Amino acid sequence: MNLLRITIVAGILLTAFALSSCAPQEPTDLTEAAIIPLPASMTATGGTFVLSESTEIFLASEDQDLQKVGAYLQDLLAPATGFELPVQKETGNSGIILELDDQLAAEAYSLKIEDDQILIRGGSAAGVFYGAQTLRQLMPDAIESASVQPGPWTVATGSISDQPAYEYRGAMLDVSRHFFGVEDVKRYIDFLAAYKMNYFHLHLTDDQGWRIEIKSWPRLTEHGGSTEVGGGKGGFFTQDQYQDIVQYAADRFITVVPEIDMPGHTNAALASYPSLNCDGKERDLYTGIEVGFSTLCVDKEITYQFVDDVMRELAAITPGPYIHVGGDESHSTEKEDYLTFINRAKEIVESHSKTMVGWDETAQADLAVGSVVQLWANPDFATLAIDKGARLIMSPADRAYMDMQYDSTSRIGLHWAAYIEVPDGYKWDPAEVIEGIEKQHIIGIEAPLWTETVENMNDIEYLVFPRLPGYAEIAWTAREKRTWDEYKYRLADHASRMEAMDIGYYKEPVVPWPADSAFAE
Ligand code: TNX
Repeated sequence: MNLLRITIVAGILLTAFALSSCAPQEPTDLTEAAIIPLPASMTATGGTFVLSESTEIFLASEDQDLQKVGAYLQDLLAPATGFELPVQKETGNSGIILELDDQLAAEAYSLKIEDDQILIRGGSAAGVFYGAQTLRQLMPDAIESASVQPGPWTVATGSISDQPAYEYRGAMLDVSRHFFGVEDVKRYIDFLAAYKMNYFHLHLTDDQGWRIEIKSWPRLTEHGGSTEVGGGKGGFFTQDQYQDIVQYAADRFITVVPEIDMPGHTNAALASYPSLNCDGKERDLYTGIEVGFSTLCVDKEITYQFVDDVMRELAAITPGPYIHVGGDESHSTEKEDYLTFINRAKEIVESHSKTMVGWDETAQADLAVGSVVQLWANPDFATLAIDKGARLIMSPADRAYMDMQYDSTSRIGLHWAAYIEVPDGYKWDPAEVIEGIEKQHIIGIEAPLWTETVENMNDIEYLVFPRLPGYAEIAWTAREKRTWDEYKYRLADHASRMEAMDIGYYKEPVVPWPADSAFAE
């Protein structure tokens, strides 16, 4: 061979190598993508869309909320791709097009992916946002990375149409037992958003700490927020910080449900204002984990002045429809007093134009038709609630409590309700928990994270992942489409996605994780 021929052969080989390394590494069969929650229907057309530096995002309407989705998608895709992806306020015929479609239900979306175009249509901007979350999971796992990755950024072509089974898809964070700051809370909200959850319940007060500034009762946070379980320094949100959280959630189509737990679980308030105690004596701050020992003084008028002030200030900074008044485990409140209190609390919440939510014990009070009761422990209270015309959020503690240990060796967590391995957390349905309670009585499900044993973000990630995606799927995907035996492979496929998100998840033994998933505990 002469030199020229060697050069040509080498050139051809190099070109072939370069082409093959650019070729899509992800499957081009869209129906093989591991999407959680599982969409209602998916069809593949076998081609590939490649996101590139020159891809643009087009907004096919002037809707304000659609602009939010455009900005969100731009921010979401930028860190890993390094692409700017300009958002154009006009429609286009290539790139990513976001469109509203009034033929679709509000939260429904459709996704049509062709070689040169991705069209996301939603019944509302929220629907488009959910379509964007599905698109995110159709992209290579590296899209979750915080630093620029090589790509290629391929998406299998085909179409998806999808909509949620339940209107309330939530998770809770207890910031009272241990305090978590704004940045941690935002990361938690991002977890919810990634799985199409739309309610974030923030448990703001309990015996161990009062975490929301109330301007007319400043000692609640100054004193009542100054510690936490174990005696750490505690903390609280100013009203500005709370509003920042609410806005961050709203930008992800998530509604914040704030909870002020009453009349029990109130030691932090009773320690801050002696007048709230029947004996007028200030209580000590509490840093243990017992429950059921505290109560507001139901006979004193100042108690209702207090509740009214708190609810007025909270309602003013809470755009969502709900305020949660707790009402659980009031073991130190006489039954009659409890009913008197909840009935008045309900009136106060309504006077500030909000709908009351309460834990299942509140079903014993005079509920208004359309109020909301959150089942956690007692099925009889859930039945009572629907008899009174209320609707239910299902959070059965032995299935949905993310603070429960996986098994007896879990490094943190409680186990009073159950050990909840990942399959136990997944294999249930809200409409099958209680005899006689059906889908029409239920607005959705919520997975709470109580934080008696949870001290930092690592602890949160360990208990929340990988259970949270399963709760999201229970709330979103139709009952008949869900089986653990199929879900477990999709969940396993999310290992490298969670790793790219830097989530320290629990490596549940019965999930068929890929051999190289190294990140888990
Ligand atoms: C019960 S659930 C509680 C909480 C605890 C939780 C711990 C509920 C309404 N009350 O106060 O933090 O158990 O799992």
